[in-house]
Amino acid sequence: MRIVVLTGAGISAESGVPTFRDADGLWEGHHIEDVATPEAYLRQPTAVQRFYDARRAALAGVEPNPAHTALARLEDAIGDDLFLVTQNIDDLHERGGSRRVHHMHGELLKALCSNCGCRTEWTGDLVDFPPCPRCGLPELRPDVVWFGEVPYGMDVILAELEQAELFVSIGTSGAVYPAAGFVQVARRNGAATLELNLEPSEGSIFFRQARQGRAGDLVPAWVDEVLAGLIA
Ligand code: BJW
Ligand code: ZN
Repeated sequence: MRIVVLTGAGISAESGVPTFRDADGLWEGHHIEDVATPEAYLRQPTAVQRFYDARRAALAGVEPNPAHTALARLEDAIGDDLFLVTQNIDDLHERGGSRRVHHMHGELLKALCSNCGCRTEWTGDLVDFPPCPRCGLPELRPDVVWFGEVPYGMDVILAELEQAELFVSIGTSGAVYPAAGFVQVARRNGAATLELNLEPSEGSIFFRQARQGRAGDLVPAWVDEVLAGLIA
């Protein structure tokens, strides 16, 4: 069975990574347009770099949780029949053991050069505008997708959604497109659909089944069900 799994901030919440739109979320103290748009970066580059530098540094203090490791277990069992696409910019899927992860909104541990377009592994700060390792200009920004920018690899994602027999959405509010529309693409192509989230998301009604609870409980239980079906 070909399965597409979409994850959002909720899957990393139990690891201690703040979500965006929950009461204690990341944007509680920030206006979205002050940090997550190209215009904000042009207006206040230093403040935006500091915001992402702090989140990059915080990654060192968090660990994957049972939801991340359960998805790695699923990949071990079904290999390329699983396509894991995440909106998250943390590296917790990889550290949980997943080998193929499609980061549609980019990665905190990479920098993108606004001048030459190269994408570089980056673990340090960017606030001092270090030179790009390729072109030498001080034009490195976080390699993340802001509002108004096109998410990475949409062609690959849409092709996977068209072939999916099951689409599962985990820990996302369904407030941000195009990810919020994936359930409808999958449905149109005949896939079964399942939502695993703390509460019904904005798009819950589009799913055939929606289960509410913590990702750390729901995801391992669902993976066990899939694997039991494979063995039976
Ligand atoms: C738990 C839990 C636990 C908590 N267990 N669950 C008008 C209408 C429609 C669309 C648009 C529109 N105007 C503009 C647009 C497009 C725009 C958009 O969607 N805007 C909306 C505000 C309406 N989108 C874009 O601009 C995108 N680009 C685009 O559309 O390009 C055009 C194009 C597309 C395709 C092909 C060709 C062209 C780009 C969007 C970029 C989003 N970037 C961000 C920031 C990334 C960098 C960073 O991290 O700072 O991505 S925004 C932010 O939201 C981040 C996230 O990935 C994204 C989604 O958030 P997520 O993951 O859902 O988190 P939350 O906090 O919202 O939800 C967490 C959920 O978990 C909650 O439901 C909790 O209940 C749950 N939860 N604990 C289980 N323990
Ligand atoms: Zn460059």
